[in-house]
Amino acid sequence: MKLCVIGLGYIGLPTSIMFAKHNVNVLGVDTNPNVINMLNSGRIHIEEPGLQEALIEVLNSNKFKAAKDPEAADVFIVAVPTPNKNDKYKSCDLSHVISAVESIIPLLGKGNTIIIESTIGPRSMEDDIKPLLEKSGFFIGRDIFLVHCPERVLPGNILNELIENNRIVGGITPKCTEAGVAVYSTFVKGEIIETNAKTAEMSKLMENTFRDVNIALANELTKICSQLEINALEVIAMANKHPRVNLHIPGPGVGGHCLAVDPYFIVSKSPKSAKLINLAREINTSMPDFVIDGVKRIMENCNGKVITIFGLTYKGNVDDIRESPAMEIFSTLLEQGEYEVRAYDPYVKKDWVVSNVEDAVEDSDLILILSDHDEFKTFEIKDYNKMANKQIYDTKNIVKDYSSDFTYINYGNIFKYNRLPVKVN
Ligand code: SAJ
Repeated sequence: MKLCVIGLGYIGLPTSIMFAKHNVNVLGVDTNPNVINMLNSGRIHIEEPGLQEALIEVLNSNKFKAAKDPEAADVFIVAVPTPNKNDKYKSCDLSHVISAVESIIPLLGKGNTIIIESTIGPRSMEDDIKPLLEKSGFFIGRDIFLVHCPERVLPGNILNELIENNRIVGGITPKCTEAGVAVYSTFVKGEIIETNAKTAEMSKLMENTFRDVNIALANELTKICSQLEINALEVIAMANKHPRVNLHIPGPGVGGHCLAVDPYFIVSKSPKSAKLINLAREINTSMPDFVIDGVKRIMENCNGKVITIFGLTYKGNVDDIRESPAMEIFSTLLEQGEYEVRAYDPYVKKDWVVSNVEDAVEDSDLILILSDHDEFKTFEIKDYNKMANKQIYDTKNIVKDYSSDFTYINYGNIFKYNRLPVKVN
């Protein structure tokens, strides 16, 4: 089998390498010449455990190569970005998917399978991609096979999850589904679930929407408890003792390229019905303001001037700052100019991020934790003795160990700062 993968990013590259490891001849295509050069010379351009070694392996076995233009193949996989459009409901921008499909149309032959892995709005396969191919004279389900197979892997564990996770394969026709199943059977050990394209699209979107809506509920609870002076974290722990309750974890907002993006694809297709989904997005995007409001009350209480942010990434133990609420909080505090704001994140290598923890906290009045990196769980006393005020506001509730001279604030006790101007402590 010859496979051509369009898009060599977080999903396309590991997918290409995984097929190549399983004896498939893979041509990986990307518009970025730097990516192509790096990969062909044996260096990966994204961070992912095990991927570097796997690239060397498939280059040595001549099963993988990267190029600018696609070539004829038996199977084409499209794994290009689908950002939100800048319109009223932030609908799905299909332009990269459409140009990827257009680029392979001249290469298509009878019996070819085209798989879209990019996350797309519901009905995009039927309403947008299928007509594009039909216009070029192909009869879908007979001449060529068109499938949506959404990816479901978690960054940091992609190579393992590609093999072990269940896989949804949704064809335009049953024959298309059959063709898709044959492709993924190459290496998938999880269950391969057969369905149609629109069900596959919607189930992928609902997986992330489920999490977004549940996180919104936890975030809303936090706001309510803060107003009513109740410990929100204790409420969550208590309620979760019920065998059928699983309240999620509140935080500074929801980031990343999935949960903060995908729900809008549903809302924009059905804005009148998707009320709860839309509201959940609103609640989650309001969390940076809630955090900033708390920070201001803490700083007022101690007449503080310097804030040190711990963690800029959208979640813990990754280097990804896409759609990160931490970045939003950082830039808003900077713009407002009321305080000196420093950022410390061992995963983010930028010149505006302080690389040394002691420098980051020197003369600081507050450590504001916004990402749950393992490094932040314990506080070594020696690193912090130059702080002006030893205070931590932990929006992720992750700090487990700190010395007794610290004032520790989280979503369970932030309400104590509601009653200003009376000073807390
Ligand atoms: N978060 C909370 N509270 C929680 C859980 C998460 O505030 O209880 C926040 C995180 O801090 C982060 C955001 O939500 O800002 C998203 O993090 P995540 O770990 O839930 O998800 P992603 O975006 O890294 O990956 C998700 C995964 N989907 C699900 O778990 C349903 C992954 O399996 C998908 O492959 C990925 O989206 C995707 O590509 O769609």
